[in-house]
Amino acid sequence: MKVLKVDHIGIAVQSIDEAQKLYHDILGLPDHGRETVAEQKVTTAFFPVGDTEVELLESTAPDGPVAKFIEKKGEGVHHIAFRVDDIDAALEELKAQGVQLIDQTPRKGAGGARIAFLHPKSTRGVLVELCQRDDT
Ligand code: CMX
Repeated sequence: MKVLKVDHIGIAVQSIDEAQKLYHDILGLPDHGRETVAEQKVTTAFFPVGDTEVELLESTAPDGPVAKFIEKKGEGVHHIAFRVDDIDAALEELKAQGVQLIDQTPRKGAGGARIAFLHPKSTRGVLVELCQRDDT
């Protein structure tokens, strides 16, 4: 398994429009637009910074996972995404090493990426996402 880089850091926010005032207007990160991932009840907004990106996450429904996260913990870092060269092989390897997975097989994430989450029980409480992109 090869981890290539931190692909993005996901931050749960109440409102992307409000949060972008810091990340775009003040910090000056380029705004790469919004995308709703309907199955995950979330709208995402990507702001590239160096070789990685900040991903703001706004829930599209009160019962969505991001809304529940904010309810429990408040706004804040929601997940860290590592880009890998081969997500299928990475999941097999992690499984074989006894790492608990949330997603046994990859699903579709923002920007057409193939993504899978690892269980925070196996990652010291941090939600870790693996992601593979076409341009990897
Ligand atoms: N940080 C720490 N722990 C978290 C967590 C987070 N952000 N989100 C969930 N957990 C914990 C839960 O508390 C739960 O722990 P226990 O098993 O001890 O109770 C465990 O992880 C599993 O969570 P769940 O909600 O019971 O499991 P689900 O399979 O229903 O959902 C997940 C898991 C991570 C997919 C969902 O909570 C989630 O966050 N979905 C949104 C994903 C997202 O951000 N998508 C945006 C697009 C992706 C992208 O392209 O980046």
